[in-house]
Amino acid sequence: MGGGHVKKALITGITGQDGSYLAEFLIAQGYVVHGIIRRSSSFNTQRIRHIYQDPHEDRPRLVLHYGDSLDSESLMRVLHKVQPDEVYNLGAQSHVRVSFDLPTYTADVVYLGTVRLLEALRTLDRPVRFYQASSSEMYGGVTTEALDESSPLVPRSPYAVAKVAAYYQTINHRQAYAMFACNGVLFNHESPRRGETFVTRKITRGLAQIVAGREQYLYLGNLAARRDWGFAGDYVEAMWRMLQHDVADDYVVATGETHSVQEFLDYCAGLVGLDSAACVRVDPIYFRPTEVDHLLGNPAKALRVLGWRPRTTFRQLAAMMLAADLDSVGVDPRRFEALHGFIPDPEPR
Ligand code: NAP
Ligand code: G4F
Repeated sequence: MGGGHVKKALITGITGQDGSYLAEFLIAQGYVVHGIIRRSSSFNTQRIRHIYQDPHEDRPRLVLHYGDSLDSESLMRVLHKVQPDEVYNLGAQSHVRVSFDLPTYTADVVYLGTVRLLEALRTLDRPVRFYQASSSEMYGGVTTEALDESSPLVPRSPYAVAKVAAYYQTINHRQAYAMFACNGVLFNHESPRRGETFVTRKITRGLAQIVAGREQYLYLGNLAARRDWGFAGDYVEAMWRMLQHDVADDYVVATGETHSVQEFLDYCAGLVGLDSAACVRVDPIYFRPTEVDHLLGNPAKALRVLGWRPRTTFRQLAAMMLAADLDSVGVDPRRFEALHGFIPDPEPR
């Protein structure tokens, strides 16, 4: 970073999986990171506590502000106070199944929350680079072909409909006001910090509990669904690279491989010597009114233009998550030979 200017980034959704990895990444690049957090009746900062509490810091590298994507005034106030160089809009009701129960709320946070933020950005007297967390869910999973930036959007959940609207609003602000605004169309990405109700984490956590003798069964929904799963720690770098490029544009971020939920389950169960057929029960409560059956991304543009590529394989991701969940229920992952290379760091989960 030239000229002695310390860049400031503002992240909505900083307390989430991606927000925590992005904050770490940006701080390592020399940024001061500001994050918007919601008021909660209990702590919601577990994933970023380790950054906040670093005793060696000589200047604040992480500053938190109360705000909410539902509340324009709070967004306006924080933006004017922080005067950021870059804004990453990660805040969302991000659970697809839940969006069928909360369609209006999901649209409000995911779509109108993005409009509120984009409009608030226009009131600043400085150029700001904007990243929108768009999603492979927007494609609807209606084809087995690899999806890229020109593939049709066929949203099949209230969450996906809201993300499509936010995606187009981001493009409209880019075109109408010459804003530097990018969509990262990210395929599923996971980590030991993934929310416990998303399927990969539900599987690694559930198997860990079975190994620890705390549970007998793991209850899941559609095991046939296929996803292109990558590691969140790799994907936040792609977000940053988009905002460092000369031209604002939209990019698919994916691994280029697809696996079924059943494959993820069987691979993880095998790592700890369990038979998935014996410990998993299918519960239709987890089925969705409309399912996204198949997702496979083509990240060629991100590789060509941004020089970004995923570093973590499907198997490394599964092993990393399983080792972390075993550790958190008091089971030493070294009990299992295949997990020897994946001993977790003492980091938040
Ligand atoms: P996540 O773990 O669910 O985190 C969501 C974040 O949004 C949390 O910090 C949450 O705060 C915050 N949030 C929720 N409602 C809010 C509101 N009304 N105002 C402000 N903040 C609010 O999600 P993630 O996996 O990190 O994903 C980050 C973003 O990428 C989301 O927009 C998601 O839709 C999108 N995305 C994710 C994936 C993926 O596979 N992970 C793929 C494509 C796109 P609390 O902690 O207080 O709940
Ligand atoms: O892990 P999931 O809940 O992720 P989903 O629906 O693909 O959404 C995630 O990825 C999107 C990117 O494409 C993000 F935009 C979104 O915010 C979120 O991060 O479900 C994956 C698949 C689905 O087909 C689901 O039906 O797993 C299937 N599944 C099977 N049993 C289950 C379960 N999903 C959940 N959550 N829980 C189950 O028990």
